[in-house]
Amino acid sequence: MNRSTINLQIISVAILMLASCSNRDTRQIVHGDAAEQVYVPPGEYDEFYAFLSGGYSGQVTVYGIPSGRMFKEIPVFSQYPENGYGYSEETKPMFNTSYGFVPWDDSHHIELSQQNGEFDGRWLFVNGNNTPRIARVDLTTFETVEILEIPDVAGLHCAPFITENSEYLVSGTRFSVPIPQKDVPIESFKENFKGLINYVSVDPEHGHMELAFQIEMPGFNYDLARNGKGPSHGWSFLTSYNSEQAHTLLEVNASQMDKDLMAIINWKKAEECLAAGKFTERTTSYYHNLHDEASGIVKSTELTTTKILDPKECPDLVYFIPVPKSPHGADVDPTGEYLVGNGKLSADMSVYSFSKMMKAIEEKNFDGEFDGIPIISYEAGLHGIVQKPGLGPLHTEFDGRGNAYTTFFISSEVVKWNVETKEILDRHPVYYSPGHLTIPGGETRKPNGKYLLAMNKITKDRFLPTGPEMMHSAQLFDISGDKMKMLLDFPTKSEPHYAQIIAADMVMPNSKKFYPIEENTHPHVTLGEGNSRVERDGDEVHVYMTAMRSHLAPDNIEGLKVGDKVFFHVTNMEQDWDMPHGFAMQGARNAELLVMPGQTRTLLWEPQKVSVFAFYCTDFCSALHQEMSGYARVSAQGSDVPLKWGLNEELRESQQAANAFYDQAKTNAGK
Ligand code: K7E
Ligand code: CUA
Repeated sequence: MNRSTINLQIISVAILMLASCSNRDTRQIVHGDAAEQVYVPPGEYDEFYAFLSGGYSGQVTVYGIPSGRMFKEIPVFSQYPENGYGYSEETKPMFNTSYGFVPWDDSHHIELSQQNGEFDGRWLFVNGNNTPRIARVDLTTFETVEILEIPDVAGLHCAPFITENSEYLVSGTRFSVPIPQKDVPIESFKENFKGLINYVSVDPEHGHMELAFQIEMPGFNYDLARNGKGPSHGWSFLTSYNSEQAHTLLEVNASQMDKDLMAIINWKKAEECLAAGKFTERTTSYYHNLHDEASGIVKSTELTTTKILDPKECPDLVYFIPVPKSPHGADVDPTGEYLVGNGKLSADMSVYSFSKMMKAIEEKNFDGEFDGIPIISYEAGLHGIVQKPGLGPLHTEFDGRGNAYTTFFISSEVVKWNVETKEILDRHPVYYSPGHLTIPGGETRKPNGKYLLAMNKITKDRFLPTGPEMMHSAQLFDISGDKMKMLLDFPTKSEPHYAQIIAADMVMPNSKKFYPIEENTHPHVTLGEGNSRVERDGDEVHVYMTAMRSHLAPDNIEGLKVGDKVFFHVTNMEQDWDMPHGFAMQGARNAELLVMPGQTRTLLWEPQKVSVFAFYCTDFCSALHQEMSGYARVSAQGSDVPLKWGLNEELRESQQAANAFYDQAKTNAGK
């Protein structure tokens, strides 16, 4: 057995032993008043929204805190047959990438938009880890409105970490790759593979994302990041692992050295270098997909150039500082002065001081360099060490009272400690193996230290068994006192990595109730039932359909033929909160449409055989919902059945009345 195999076995055995010391009795751990603290009586609202990333579902889920009730799943990176996201013609372009149509991803980190280092409740950003992308969700509609692909990276894990005025989303590559991509032996890693750290700017008014610049870094694995705040504003801190630059059996080969390197980036300096023209422009390909709210249509654009900064050409842009073995994150405390670097395979945690690091840079207190990038002396930048806090430290957040809370994956616990004194104050088991934890505003300058939510990777015996796969579990704590109190377990969707929690009153007042129909600019909108119709153009058929309690118009369509491409443009005419209509066609090889009030959505149907097909509304919208249905007659190719549609004779008569109604609505809206 060689040394690395032995190492591997020791690490694996240690992890297995510790991760499986489960089945602990929690009866003594939960306090008597816990139920009261999480009980939200029927009809009352939760105090907070929690946005949890969906991991390998690619989506985001919304929960109420403290109740743990799930409110919504927001489809982001994955097709969602439940409402037609990624199936409807309007939303399909959201998945365009330089790799083609990619209808799935793995979402890890939620970042809410910020102003002055506090959440402002406008947008939510989340990364697609697998096919590198960043998405923006609008918190007035809870819909994904934008996806930007990041070119020439692989595994966009280190993303999309936001700066304190939402200037940038800092996004590093998890896997280094040849840049530009080319056909080279994987063995040539050290000479050919590089890692890009990407700065995506956010338009302050509309939230639109743009890839501002990329920094070309040594070929490490950039894992996680946080940005400075207050005194450290203008700086980013990114942990990396695999400074060994291994390309196989990373479990062993990337765990050789005692320390890895954290990158410290001065993005104000980057802006100076860009302004001075010290960058190179590279030709590449990546997609920007943007949803237009008025039409409901996603427009996809291919972009072809990026700006690359080379740290060698832009001095003082990047520094490194050593961090304990295989780190997983750099977390900045609310004051902006302290930074926690957790080594997953280290027994201690290092706390850095921003001012000491700056002093070390000024005094050139360096310990060598890597690829021309100075390495700040570890001791010179260190605030101190948290001694033996637990096993496998992962993520840290803060309560705004000077305390930090860190998850320990291997010893399955949350540990509370004081940032200034590094003293351990409390520890509490969780069930089991937590990844991230989150505190409302816990990464901002003003945390609300009332609750803490730990998101656990292993569920085992927490819930009624559901076969080999168990939902992951989240556990809510009250952290308002000296000791943490466990309040609640609840199952989560797929694998939430990170989550953020925001006060309900920051989001709730802006929540949209419906789309004003007079503002609908969809080119295939049907304004009024009397305008519903069917048009043929060669083998393309466009059905202009309206949905209104309790019928679809037209509901009888004849003259369709095998081989036609039939586009159902369904406009939901309701102007009322929570009144979607669905549209489902028998045998359609995609999904349903769920059309929001005032919106138009299009389903493409390509009938394959001669038949009379039934279609219906899927959302139980009224007492006569079951009646909300119709038929489409499909004849043989080349048949001479004429195109015909309608409700009944009254349809034509009501046309004029409907037109007058919508003309009036438009006049009222001043259009
Ligand atoms: Cu630790 Cu992707 Cu932030 Cu999972 S990551 S836990
Ligand atoms: Cu509309 Cu059911």
